[in-house]
Amino acid sequence: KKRVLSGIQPSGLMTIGNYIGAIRQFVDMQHEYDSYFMVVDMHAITVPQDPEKLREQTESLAAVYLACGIDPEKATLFLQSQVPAHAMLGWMMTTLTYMGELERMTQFKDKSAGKESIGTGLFVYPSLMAADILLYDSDLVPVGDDQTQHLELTRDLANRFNGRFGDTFVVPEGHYTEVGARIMSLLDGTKKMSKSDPNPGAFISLLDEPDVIRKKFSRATTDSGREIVFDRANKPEVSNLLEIYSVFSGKTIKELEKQYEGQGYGAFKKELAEAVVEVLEPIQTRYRDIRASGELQTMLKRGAEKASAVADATLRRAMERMGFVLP
Ligand code: AQP
Repeated sequence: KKRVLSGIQPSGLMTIGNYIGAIRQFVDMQHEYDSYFMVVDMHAITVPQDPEKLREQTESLAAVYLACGIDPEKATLFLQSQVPAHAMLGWMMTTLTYMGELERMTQFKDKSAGKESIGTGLFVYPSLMAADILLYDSDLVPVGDDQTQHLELTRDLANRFNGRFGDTFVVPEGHYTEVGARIMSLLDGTKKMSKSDPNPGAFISLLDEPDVIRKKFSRATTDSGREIVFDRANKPEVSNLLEIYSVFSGKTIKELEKQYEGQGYGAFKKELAEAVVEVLEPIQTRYRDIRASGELQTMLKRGAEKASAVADATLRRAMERMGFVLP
């Protein structure tokens, strides 16, 4: 069986961007692949986090994974920080990464822009991400297309390590969705939807109440036209809403264009909101049940044990190749 690995940061509540670009694929892939999914809490601390909030968001994200359909009997779900091999291999990968490679990363440029003090963790984040992936000999990494550059670096580092120290790591491939690999902010069609956006109107969280979802869509930016057609260059906002609608309704974009021919934005946005609410309501009910069950901690501990067994073996192999004296 091929192996799949991916992660999401607990840097806020999961958005429909993360759902469409990432978790929706995880849920499908767990049936076919040996799957490892994690909450990457060590990545979240590359920007300042309040400890209590981080803890809550980490548990909440793990519960959201389950509520969306990740089955702990099928996939291994765990917290990155509970598998210390990530930190060790992360450091080893950092020593193989060139400054120039990290300086080119657009995510670093975006997240550091205009900030006075920038932690070095934000800069070396892609080296840790490479370690996350390589530890599991992952064949496929399902991600949104904002991660293309990081994944390319992971492949370069795997090849670099293999070239220098002998065949050690599997060189992974990215796995992207056809529709919705990059969902944009509801308020700015040129900006990616992000869970850490300071304006909550820019994103729909998976845990937003139905009325909040309706309000956010009704306030979403559109354009001064009235045609509901997919045209990313000239109508980025409407195109983004069409992508979201397509994923949540199961209809193709063509079908939706036809359905809304000659209609204005008002009805379109209203019905889009209902399609999203319909999918998210049952997820929210399951989420509340999981949080109330008190079983999350035990399940995550079991996940970390399973993940450690794989990660520790890879780490040992890599340490040995690199010249460490093993106990
Ligand atoms: N807008 C998006 N559209 C499609 N996919 C997306 N992803 C993120 N945003 C979108 C995918 O979700 C996965 C988890 O992302 P992450 O939490 O590791 O970090 P991120 O890419 O930086 O996501 P956010 O929501 O923007 O988080 P913050 O605000 O903390 O930076 C990844 O597979 C990502 O591609």
